[in-house]
Amino acid sequence: MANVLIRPDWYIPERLVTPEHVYRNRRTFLRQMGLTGAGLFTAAPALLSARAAEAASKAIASRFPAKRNPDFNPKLRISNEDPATSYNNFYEFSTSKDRVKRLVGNFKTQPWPLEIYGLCEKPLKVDLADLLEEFPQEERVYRFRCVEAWSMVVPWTGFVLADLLKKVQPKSEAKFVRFETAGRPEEMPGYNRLLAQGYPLPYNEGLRLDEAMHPLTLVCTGMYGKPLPKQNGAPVRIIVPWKYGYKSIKSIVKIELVAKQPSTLWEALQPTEYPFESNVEPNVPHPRWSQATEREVDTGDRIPTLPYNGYAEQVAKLYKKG
Ligand SMILES: Nc1nc2c(c(=O)[nH]1)N[C@H]1C(S)=C(S)[C@@H](COP(=O)(O)O)O[C@H]1N2
Ligand SMILES: [Mo]
Repeated sequence: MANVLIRPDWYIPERLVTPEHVYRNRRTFLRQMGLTGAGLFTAAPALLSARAAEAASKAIASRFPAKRNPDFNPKLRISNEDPATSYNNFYEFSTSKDRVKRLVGNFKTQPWPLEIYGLCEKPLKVDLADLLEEFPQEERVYRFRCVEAWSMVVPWTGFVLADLLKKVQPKSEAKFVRFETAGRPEEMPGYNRLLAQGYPLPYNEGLRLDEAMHPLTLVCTGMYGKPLPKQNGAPVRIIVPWKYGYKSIKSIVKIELVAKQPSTLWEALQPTEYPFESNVEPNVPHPRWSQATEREVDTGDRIPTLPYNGYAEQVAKLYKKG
């Protein structure tokens, strides 16, 4: 690759090696790379790319730790960090929970372009590092319940999804939100096997707009006071604490406002077992097992499952019939 010329108001080298949208919002990177105002700059694109990644990680790391918001479950015992970050469902890497953490090494989570689009007035393409300049983060302790009947209590870091959605100004026709995970077979060792098995990848999920706008629903970038580990959905995922874990989609690159209930990965595969709504309901058994109790990931103890995973007071009103 030949040397590359940058004019102060326009820069080109990253565009040669990475998709254009990654760099559309270039403010933070140029500043952090010390490139603002540079008349002439020459370097190998790969090096620039590595530098941009480093700058983005630094920008994100500088947002940690965030202050804990004491309004959320202050009395719960937090699960030990090691099991919470080593026992993972992230099928694009592996379907065995113990292996995911060892397989995420090649997953490039910086920089991270995020697109919020669809039925809204002000669609947005932004890098996560820039987004965090605008949305201050906080820490919240939430219960997390997988449909497979294991659970944990995690201090997540993030901000309220409603704030981001308000910024793009949903149109009145927007009734649902669809989320999509990055689809990168080259970086995700389990990807092609899933595709061959008929999984409708990239992994995707959805919420009703009122669920997405609920103040418990988070855009999450960290846990245990640090940026998310890759196996837990770095650099950004959604957390919906009153629904089964698969609704809390990892490593998202797209948020789309839509009019109709979107198809979602698990519902498409097994609609009777993993319906779109998927609230935690201890009295409604999974077709193949009871949902009345759950096993804590760190202690192995069995504890009762709570309606709406303990968030009935906040969310039951969303589901009142009639
Ligand atoms: N992209 C993607 N997101 C995903 C999954 C996945 O396989 N791929 N698994 C889901 C399931 S089933 C659960 S229980 C949680 C697990 O999150 P954790 O590994 O941080 O505990 O992530 C959810 N989000
Ligand atoms: Mo899950």
